[in-house]
This record gives sequence, structure tokens and C-alpha cells, in this order.
Amino acid sequence: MATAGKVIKCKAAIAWGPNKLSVEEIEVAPPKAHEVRVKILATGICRSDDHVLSGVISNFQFPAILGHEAAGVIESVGEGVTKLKPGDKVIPLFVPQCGKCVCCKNPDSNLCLKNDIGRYAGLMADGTSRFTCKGQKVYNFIHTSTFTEYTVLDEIAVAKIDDDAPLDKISPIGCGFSTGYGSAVNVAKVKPGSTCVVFGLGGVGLSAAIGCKVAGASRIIGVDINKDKFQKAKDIGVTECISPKDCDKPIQEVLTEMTGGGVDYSFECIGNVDIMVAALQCTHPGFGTCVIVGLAPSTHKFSFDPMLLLTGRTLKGALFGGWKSKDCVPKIVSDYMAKKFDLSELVTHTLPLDKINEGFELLKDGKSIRTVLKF
Ligand code: CND
Ligand code: ZN
Ligand code: ZN
Repeated sequence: MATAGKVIKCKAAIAWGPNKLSVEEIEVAPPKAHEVRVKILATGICRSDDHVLSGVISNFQFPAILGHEAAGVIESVGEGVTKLKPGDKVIPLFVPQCGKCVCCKNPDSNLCLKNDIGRYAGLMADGTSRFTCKGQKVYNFIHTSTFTEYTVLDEIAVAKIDDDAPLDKISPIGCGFSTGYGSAVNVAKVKPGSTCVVFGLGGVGLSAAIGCKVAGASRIIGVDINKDKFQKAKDIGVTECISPKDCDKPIQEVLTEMTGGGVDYSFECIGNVDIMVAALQCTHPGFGTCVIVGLAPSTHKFSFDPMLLLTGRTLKGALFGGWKSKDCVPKIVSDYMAKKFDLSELVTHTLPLDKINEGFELLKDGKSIRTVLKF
């Protein structure tokens, strides 16, 4: 392409610091060895972007380009890149897959040790950045940075997907969908006929419910304090919805009673440490499994009676639904194209990049599931 090897000037949303987000012109340097430059076509706003933007995640470097749920096309590739080429359709991977580390080699783990989650160094593998704005270095976000027309990605953080994939529709596979769905089918391994409860009916929680349904759960209970979320949840297969605000006793007690002793699987898709404990407490003794999916503010901790585990419950958690990202994302895209599940219910709003702040407001006001920014 005509732009290969050159600096590209384009628009991006820069997070200058907590709650300071503005659209600016930036410069995106060409990809170095084992990197690719990608033109982003669609990117969704996830609650994790908001956690970082609102400053509840500590040790984060600003200014930065957030965004981690997207789909795009490769514009150019750096030296040594052999399996990706300009024109390839791709999904950026916020949990990379280097294929070489001890976790990548372990068939039961997807936590590639090259991930930047929690550490937030915000730089490419060689320790430098490809973004500048107004002469200032701009950090990246967990190997992705998608709130920009162009981004540069390490080769280990890119999945090449089907040439026929509809890029405008599949951005939720980059985070929310795969995270929730995989939490049910990979992490919990929901069994047919089981009873599940999903706490938080946002993009991640609804996707966990889709996973429970695809796995054959017979009862899927949705819990949310925002009742506006209930209709859509029912449309995608949630069988009952409850708001803790309508209950005169703690939600874990209500759920234990409703299910005759506790649920088989619970999913915390909010990021609230009190709900995480409730999610563990409402699982059935002897065999119940609780999966933590939500990202809590850095300073929040939880504690619980260890007897909950001694009595045969399992507490688990995972990033990106436990999927080995580079291997599995192309398969998830193929499953979508084979109509194994639908993504359209997850995308409630579409906006141009210039209106990104409006997109964050819709999320904070509980009015959107996913707002997708289209370029
Ligand atoms: P979103 O904010 O859309 O959904 C959360 C839902 O929880 C909303 O519908 C709220 O109304 C509801 N809620 C809030 N507080 C309560 C409460 N006390 N009781 C009941 N319901 C409540 O968020 P999202 O779906 O985009 O993300 C959900 C979480 O998943 C969030 O913490 C995000 O940071 C995290 C996440 C994790 C991962 C991963 O890899 N594990 C990836 N992306 C996002
Ligand atoms: Zn690895
Ligand atoms: Zn996310």
C-alpha cells in the first residue's frame, strides 16, 4: 500500500488522564520487526476501557489510546512477519499468544506471559511506542489500542480471520462476546441441563448467558440492578431475571432458595467484590462452580469463609474466557458465520469516533450494551 513504510497521520481518541478523553490528530509510525499496522474499522466500548479511563485501575500510564475490542484490516507488516500480509482481516488480541511461554505451552492455560494486563507497561515488545500526539509519546493499551483509525500491534497479538468475515459486525468477538461466552463453555464447562446465574447483564454477562444456553443449561437466571436490561436478556435465552433491589434478603439467599440449595454455575460479570462473594455463596455445596469475570477496582479485595470451598465449591476466574486467543478467535469467527450464535443483540448503538465521549456516557448511564465506533 502507498502508506507502507511511512508515518500515518490519523484521528484517535487520546486519554490524557482520568476522565480526559479527546479526539486528536496523531502520528502512527510504521511497524517494526514482528509488528503489523492495522486499519481499525469497528471498535466497541467495554467497561474495562471505562475502568481505566475513570482512574479506578492503578499504575496506568497516560496519555494512552484505549480500546481493546475491534476488527480491522492489515495495512502493512514489519520485517520477519511471515503469516500475516496487507489486506488480511484481523482481530486484535488483548491477551496475546506467543506460543513459546510456559502458559502458551500448557494446554489448560490461555494466560500468555507476554500479556500486559495489570502491569500496563503500555509499550510494544521492544519497549517503545508507535504513537505520538502533539510531539508527545502516547502509550498503548494491553497490546491493542483500538480507539484510533490506525494502530500497530505485535504479531503475537493479532488473529487473522476469514476473508469473508463481516468486520462491521464482529468486533464484540475481540472482547465482550468471547470473554462471556468462553467463561461458560471453557472456564465453567457448563453441562446440559444445569442451572446457571449470571450477575450483570451487560455485554460480557449477556455473552456468558449465550454460552450457558449453547452449552445446554436448562435454567439461566439473570441478576442486574438495572431492570432495563431484562428484556434483552430474556430475548437471548435468560429464563428468569431478578433485581437485588426488589429482594428483602441478600441475593445469594434468594438464589439459594429459588434453586433448592444453590446453582451449578455462577458468573460475576460486574467487577464488584461483594457480588463476587455472593456469586460464590449461591453455588450449590458439593459441586457448584463460581467464575469471576468482572474486573474490580485495583484497591478492592474480598474475603469469605473458606468453609465455602472446603464444602466442595470451586472458585475460578479467567481473562478472555480462557481462549488461547490466536488459535481460537478465527474459530469463534467461523462459528459466528455458521450462525452458532448471534452478535447483533449485543450492539445497541453505533457512533463515529468523534462521538466517543457520548459512547462512554451511554455505558455509564446503563443505556447501551455495546456502542460500536465505526470508521
Ligand atoms: P457493563 O457495565 O455493560 O455491565 C455490567 C452490568 O452490571 C450492568 O448492566 C449493571 O447495571 C450491572 N450492575 C452493576 N452493579 C450491579 C450490582 N451491584 N448488582 C447487580 N448488577 C449490577 O460491563 P461489561 O459487560 O462491558 O463488563 C462487565 C465486567 O467484565 C466489567 O467489570 C469489565 O471490566 C469486565 C471485563 C472482563 C474481561 C475479562 O477478560 N475477564 C474482559 N472485559 C471486560
Ligand atoms: Zn505466551
Ligand atoms: Zn473488555
